Amino acid sequence: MDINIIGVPIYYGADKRGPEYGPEKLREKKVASVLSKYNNKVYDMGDIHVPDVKDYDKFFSHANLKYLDAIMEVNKNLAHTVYSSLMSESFPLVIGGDHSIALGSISGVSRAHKNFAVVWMDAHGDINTQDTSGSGNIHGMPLAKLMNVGHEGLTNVYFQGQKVKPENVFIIGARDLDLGEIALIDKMKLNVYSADEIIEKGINEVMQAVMNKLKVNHVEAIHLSFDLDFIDAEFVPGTGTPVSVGINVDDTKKALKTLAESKLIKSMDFVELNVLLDKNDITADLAIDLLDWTFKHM
Ligand code: 5AB
Ligand code: MN
Ligand code: MN
Ligand code: MN
Repeated sequence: MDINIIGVPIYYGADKRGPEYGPEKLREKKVASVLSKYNNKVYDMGDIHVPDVKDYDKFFSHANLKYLDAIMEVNKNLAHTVYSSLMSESFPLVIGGDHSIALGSISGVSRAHKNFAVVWMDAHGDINTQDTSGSGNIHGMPLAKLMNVGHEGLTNVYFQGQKVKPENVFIIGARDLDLGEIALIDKMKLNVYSADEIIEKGINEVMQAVMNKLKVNHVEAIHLSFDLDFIDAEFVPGTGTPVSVGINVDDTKKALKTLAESKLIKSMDFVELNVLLDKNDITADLAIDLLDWTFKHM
């Protein structure tokens, strides 16, 4: 397979420095040669340009959507890069950066596929809106925007309207949801598999349930959006919003293997590596290991 690595060195969605060094760090760790082991041709497409915005300008266009204009700009360009990759039969691997970049990647995917699923592996739901978010950080909002809920300045990334159908959204590993997010999950009847459920039933049973539902929904492709904080805080010092009582590395690998072996993953985000918080590259090395593992089974 042809893989396009697309870096997005942005921290604006997290409003905390560190994720912008993610692409550079994974290149230093030889991500391209790691992925080329499995008969893949890997193309490093470089980074999406991130405009410089000063901290004091972050509320410029909206009081509870920090860095809105820059995030829109980056995601518009990312969306078209992802779409262009898919049109040339290449697998877009989007390396963050914070999770706000899922706005662009999934908008690009949405233009290419009719009926695709988003598998969101994350301790968080990332389905806040400007009204429910307590932080104003857009990395906690992309899924709502992609389902067309919230401020139109953000729901209109790349093209107008809904990017993914709620029944095709699968949130796995959730354990830190805000009240407004829980309400939206209920309202939109999203498929949520919490960390508690994974711990109780075991990862294999939960992933089997996900696979069954994907089959019932006749999805043609999966976009995997992997937030490193899916993993228990103990194992990922280098992520900005760590949450404990999460998923261990073994179970994470089992989940990734099941998804990869379905052959349905056609695009992926790998986000929220905070290089400044990492300790001895523990999280960066784990990131490489997880990418290696996932593509090995693809
Ligand atoms: B991440 C929180 N729900 O909205 C918010 O890391 C955290 O991309 C969002 O999952 C975490 O600020 C966003 C409290
Ligand atoms: Mn996230
Ligand atoms: Mn998260
Ligand atoms: Mn985070």
